[in-house]
Amino acid sequence: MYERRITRRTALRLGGAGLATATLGGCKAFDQLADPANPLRRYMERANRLTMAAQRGLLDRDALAQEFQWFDIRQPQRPNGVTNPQDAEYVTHVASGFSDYRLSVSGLVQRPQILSLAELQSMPTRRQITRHDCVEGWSCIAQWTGVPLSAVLERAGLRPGARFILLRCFDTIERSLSGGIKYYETIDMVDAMHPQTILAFGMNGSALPVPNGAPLRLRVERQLGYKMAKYIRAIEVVDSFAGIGRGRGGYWEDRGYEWYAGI
Ligand SMILES: Nc1nc2c(c(=O)[nH]1)N[C@H]1C(S)=C(S)[C@@H](COP(=O)(O)O)O[C@H]1N2
Ligand SMILES: [Mo]
Repeated sequence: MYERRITRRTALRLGGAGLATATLGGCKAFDQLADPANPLRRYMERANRLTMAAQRGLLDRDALAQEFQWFDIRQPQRPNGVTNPQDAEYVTHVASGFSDYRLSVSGLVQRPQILSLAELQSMPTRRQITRHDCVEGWSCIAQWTGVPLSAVLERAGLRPGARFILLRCFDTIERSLSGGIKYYETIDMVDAMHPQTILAFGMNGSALPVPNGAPLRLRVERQLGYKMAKYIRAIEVVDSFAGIGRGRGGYWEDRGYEWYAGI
């Protein structure tokens, strides 16, 4: 896989370089193209830049986030946002140690799933020590243990049209006159299939604690903290998030944050 990526990257780099050389060569050959104000030249340069930007974007999103060592963990993961949901359903789950918790996976899937924590834990497990960057300007390194989201999606089987993964959370983050607003997030398939994107049930060698999102939270290591939904209640595979919340793809996105919070 790694080999293949390097090969593809190298091929694209070479392709890009080849194109740039050809354009330069062309500029020398055709006088009118040497004029920076020439619309054809401007068009060709822009097309070239766009192609390279698109390639770079795709390649960068495949890359792995940096992973660290145990001794890099210098402080506990700082709890942020909602840290102790008071929603009735959640409080009941805490009281029973999440024994009745079930993750539902539905939407554009062939085989909808209802998974207990034990079932999730019996699936392939991934452990990674990564840095969490919050948009507020702080970072924490922690070890996360969980099941790759890709494995859960493979088990459910995607149906045609599947474009985004919607994570619905237990916690009410805001109370308004029209009722409570629950935290939610969406990611696309590139991030969903990324090897470091996991549904984490463990942190720093123990069960994921309530302040950090028990029993299950998302880790999507190439993006900022607000994308990493805690207290996951359900996963839905959707073709659009236009009809959810205010339509921007997440609680904070609905309030002005970027949908793609790449770091
Ligand atoms: N359900 C839910 N998920 C959430 C939040 C939240 O308030 N509710 N806060 C987000 C923000 S802004 C950050 S920085 C991280 C914090 O994760 P932590 O508490 O483990 O540090 O969770 C994210 N996921
Ligand atoms: Mo955050």
